Amino acid sequence: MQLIMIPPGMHQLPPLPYAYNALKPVISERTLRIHHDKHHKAYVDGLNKAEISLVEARKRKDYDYIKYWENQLAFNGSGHILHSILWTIMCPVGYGGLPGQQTLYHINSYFGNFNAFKDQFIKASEKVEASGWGILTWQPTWRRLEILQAEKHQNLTQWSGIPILVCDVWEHAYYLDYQNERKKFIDAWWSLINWYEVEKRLLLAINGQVPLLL
Ligand code: MN3
Repeated sequence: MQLIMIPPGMHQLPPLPYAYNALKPVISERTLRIHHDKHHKAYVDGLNKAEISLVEARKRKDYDYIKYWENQLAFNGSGHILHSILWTIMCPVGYGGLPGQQTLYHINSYFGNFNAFKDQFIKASEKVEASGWGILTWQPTWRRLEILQAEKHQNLTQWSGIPILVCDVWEHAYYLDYQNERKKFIDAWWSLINWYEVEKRLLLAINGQVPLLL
């Protein structure tokens, strides 16, 4: 299978799958137009800019602004991904049908019943601190659903990513051995990486899977 990669800086604003006035009276035409054309567009532009800037940084080997661009990647990348999902999971009132068989099966087996899921999802969304999202997510590591809150939405992830290689830089991971010299720890840690396992995880992730963890 030939994988199509989105090259850096080539993200596009997806068109709404319905008219700007299609979600009335729940969401007004004015709100939907601004939300999609202005806010979502800004995430797409910001993501493209961050990716292009990092292409340049790699060429110049200049990582002075790495924290800034990583923040922009996460903020705008998550914004683009989550809004793209949001538009597709809404439709005009009366056209959404009922929860499907798999949806109901996984909701019932983890949350107990549909109303318990609905109550928790609504409460979690209501109680997001400041700006953010309520998210029903498939947790591939445990093969089940979970309800999560995303404060803002970046801190510092791009939703739907599957971890391939991770480096723990909490102080508990190195402080006794390296004290405050995190860079020294990471340089040394690099020699510990099991690249066979990294390759295995990447192949699984390309197929939308992660190893099951109990
Ligand atoms: Mn929004």
